[in-house]
Amino acid sequence: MENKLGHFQCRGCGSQIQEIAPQQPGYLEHRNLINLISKQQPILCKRCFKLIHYKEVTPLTIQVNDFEKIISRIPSGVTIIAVTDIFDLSQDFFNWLKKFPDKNNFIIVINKIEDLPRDYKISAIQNWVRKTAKANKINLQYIVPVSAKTKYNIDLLYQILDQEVKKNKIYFVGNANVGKSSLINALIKSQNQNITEPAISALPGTTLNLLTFQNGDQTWVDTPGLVLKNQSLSFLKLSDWKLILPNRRIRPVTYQLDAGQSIFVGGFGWLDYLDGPKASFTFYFNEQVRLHRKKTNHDNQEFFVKHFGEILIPPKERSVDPCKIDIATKIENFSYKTDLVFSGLGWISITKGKKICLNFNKELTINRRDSLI
Ligand SMILES: Nc1nc2c(ncn2[C@@H]2O[C@H](COP(=O)(O)OP(=O)(O)OP(=O)(O)O)[C@@H](O)[C@H]2O)c(=O)[nH]1
Ligand SMILES: [Mg+2]
Repeated sequence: MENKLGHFQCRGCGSQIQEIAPQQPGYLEHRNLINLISKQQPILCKRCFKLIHYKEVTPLTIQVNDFEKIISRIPSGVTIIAVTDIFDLSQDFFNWLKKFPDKNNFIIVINKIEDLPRDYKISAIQNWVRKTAKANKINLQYIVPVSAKTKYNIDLLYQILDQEVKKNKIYFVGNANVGKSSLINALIKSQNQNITEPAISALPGTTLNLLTFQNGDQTWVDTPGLVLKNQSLSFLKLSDWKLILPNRRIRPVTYQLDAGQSIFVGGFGWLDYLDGPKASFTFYFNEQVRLHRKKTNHDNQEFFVKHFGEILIPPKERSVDPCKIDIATKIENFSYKTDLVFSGLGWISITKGKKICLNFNKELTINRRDSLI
């Protein structure tokens, strides 16, 4: 069947509307499209309609995000709002900023700031970003900590965009799930403007194409997030994601460990403390991610398989056969205070002089960053 609907765009995810393949982005039955047009309602594909009205996520069968392609569609001379969050900040963030042709036009927005643990100061995070940007030869116009959820600094960001930014095209870019669509939604709503909400969900990979919003003379463009190669954890259901995504102030948990002890981080895997004096290891995760201490032993793999989805949560249930989970093993040394960032989920803070072995699900993206404080 010929696709006659290609010139319509879904207002939720930005996909081209099509009536051919229900499992592909932008699917909408012909009669529903006609119905929406006749009622002059915003056009939403079936997936976004379910997401926006019933909070129901339909997984897609294909991986749509190709960040390099998206970047290539962003012209130079525009303003880039580089969105990140405290669970995403690492050298990697700056590595992809360096891929933009124009390195002088960035406004960095650090979202989800309301989840920052009490022992962290917002100014420390800003300093960290400033220092790391400088080391990477990236010029920043502003660093704005915000919360799309609590609306913290949303008015300030709006003012910057409205009064300071001279460009009339503004692109919101960043990794999947950092809250780009939520941010645009919060900014527009802060001005009491009525818009068709962009699609927002707990699963990475919600926005699928460039999606524009008009704000006076300015055009704001929502973009699909970079879904890190290994970010979609196949053993987690949507209900698990909702449970473990940071959604309130993180309460750190500190363990005093002797060499020869291990900590399991839910069903993600475990770390072994191999060598060093008695020391503290601090875990910054949603409290629904269960931590478990154990002696480092050759039976750790067996323990993982036996208790996956039971003591080791998430997942809430044994969604996959744990024997089939690929565990990557890596030895790391820490010569200064470092955070191990589990992209989108949380981090472990490790003081210097430690040797540890990481045994984690291969699908996880784990980055090192100099400690935020
Ligand atoms: N705690 C907290 N969660 C937030 C905040 N902003 C967004 N979220 C949540 O983060 C998740 C992702 O939000 P989206 O707006 O869909 O993120 P995105 O960057 O557009 O994601 P993609 O379209 O997949 O690239 C959702 O579960 C949001 O509810 C915030 O300020 N604080
Ligand atoms: Mg989005």
